[in-house]
Amino acid sequence: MKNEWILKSYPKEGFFINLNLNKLNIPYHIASKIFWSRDLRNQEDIQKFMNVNENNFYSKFTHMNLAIERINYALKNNEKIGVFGDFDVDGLSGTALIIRLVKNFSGKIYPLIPKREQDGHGLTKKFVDAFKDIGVKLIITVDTGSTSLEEIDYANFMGIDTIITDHHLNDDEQPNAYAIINPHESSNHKIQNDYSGSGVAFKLAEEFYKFKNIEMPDYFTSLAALGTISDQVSLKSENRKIVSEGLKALGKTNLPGLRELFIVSRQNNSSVKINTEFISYYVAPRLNAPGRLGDSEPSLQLLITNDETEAKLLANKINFQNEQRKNYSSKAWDLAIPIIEKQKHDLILAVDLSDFPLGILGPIAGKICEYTSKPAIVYKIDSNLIKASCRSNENYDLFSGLSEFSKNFERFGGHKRAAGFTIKKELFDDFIFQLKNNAVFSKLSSHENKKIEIDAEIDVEDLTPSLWKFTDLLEPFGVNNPEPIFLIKNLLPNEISKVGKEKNHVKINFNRNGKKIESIGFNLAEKISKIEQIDIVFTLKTNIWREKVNYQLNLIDIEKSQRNSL
Ligand SMILES: [Mn+2]
Repeated sequence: MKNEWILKSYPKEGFFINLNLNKLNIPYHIASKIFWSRDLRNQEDIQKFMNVNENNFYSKFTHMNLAIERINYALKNNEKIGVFGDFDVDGLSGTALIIRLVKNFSGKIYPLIPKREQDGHGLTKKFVDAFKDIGVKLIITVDTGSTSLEEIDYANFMGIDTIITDHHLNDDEQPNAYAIINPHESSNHKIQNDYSGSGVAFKLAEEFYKFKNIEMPDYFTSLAALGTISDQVSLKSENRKIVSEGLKALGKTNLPGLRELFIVSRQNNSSVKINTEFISYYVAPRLNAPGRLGDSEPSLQLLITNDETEAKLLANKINFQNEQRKNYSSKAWDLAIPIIEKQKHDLILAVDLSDFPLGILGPIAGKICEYTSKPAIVYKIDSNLIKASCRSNENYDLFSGLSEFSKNFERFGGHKRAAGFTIKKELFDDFIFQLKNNAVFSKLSSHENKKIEIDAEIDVEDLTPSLWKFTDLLEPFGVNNPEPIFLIKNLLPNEISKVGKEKNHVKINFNRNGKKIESIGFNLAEKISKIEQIDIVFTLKTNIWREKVNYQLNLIDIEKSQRNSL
């Protein structure tokens, strides 16, 4: 299938700012387009973006002082503190951050993390009781808690105070907690940054260290960066700073757990750079694997251990569980394909994968959605209930589609592109039938071409080392700050070779002023068969191997040129 190439909007005519790019040696037209497409449209914004580490962002949470004083009181009076986090990377990183904070000030800390399949998300009375049994006097929630109104009333009733640190929305009534640290809480409307859960926990730690007048160790930023990257929040504003500083700290981390996890995640390639891509595709899936299979405990332990031997054991265990997770996923995928095939005329797909761990279903739904361009519901039957994980494309608002049935659900939550629900088995068939029917009447169209948004069309002559250096300055990449994508038209390769076990990748070399430029296209081998003029869409890769820098193009798409004359 042909992808649709879309050039992002270009700066308006007359747009000119002094980019002071002389040092960088970057053509003005390229830099201005890249900044423009990131909504950076004046000198000040660009300056702030480029020198993010020097910025101070507005981040005053209204309940921060309350929270700090309550924690300080607990520490002074030797109270036991409980921490309750979510089981994904964001929740675990934030929980580890709070554990390390309390331990660093010689406090007693007791973590509890729910299990996905048994407990689901969020604080329940069962956990409040467990904290009560331990003798906990203060609960700090991480990446959760904003909707736990009843549970927090229950904790109050049991004589336990709660500090909520969270980034989930709750437009309705607020819980009766001792303090709520949440950027979406209405009194915090001046806060512009889209914190992750671990980012919010980080702000609490940061303020606590300020209050104590002690310098905060580097690894707090590392942990906040892990969660901020994994939760895919916007990497603008203060998140850009957290991730930029956190990645630097991660690169030289002295936390044994993270060091060992990086070793196994690098898979023998010691030159792998620690950046957002490495964290998103290699580190986060591993940290998530134990939780997906049932119990995230090894991952939390890895983040809080200071013992080298334990760290090594845990990293290997997590890596092994990640292999198991992959194994389940490929079996689940094989099973899903014929089911998808049977429903090829439907606009929404529903796939039963009852024999798999609940944590596998979400990623499989995502894969089905990507493969078919249709919203997918993947579910499992659990005695008289059906538990489902769903993913959608950009055309269908899954959350509102499902919301019409909210009275039928036992549990329900999510957003436009991802959601989950639990429903009684006897209601399921009817519900799916109606949901699929509704889709027919909505504007839901399927099989749209994949869209690739391009930052700038450039010439081969523009491919100078300066361009690579410039794009490196735009890191860290992520949501709202994607890697710049370039287009070059009418390019004549001088060498093509198909590589990989199945010869599905392609290496294309061409010349720039007599110098060889290398490019690699993963899974693009079928897009080119002979030397002819092509248009390419790509990002820039800087590989460092044995201290030698190698600049390469990472091809995203290839098409035969329209104009084929030389
Ligand atoms: Mn989160």
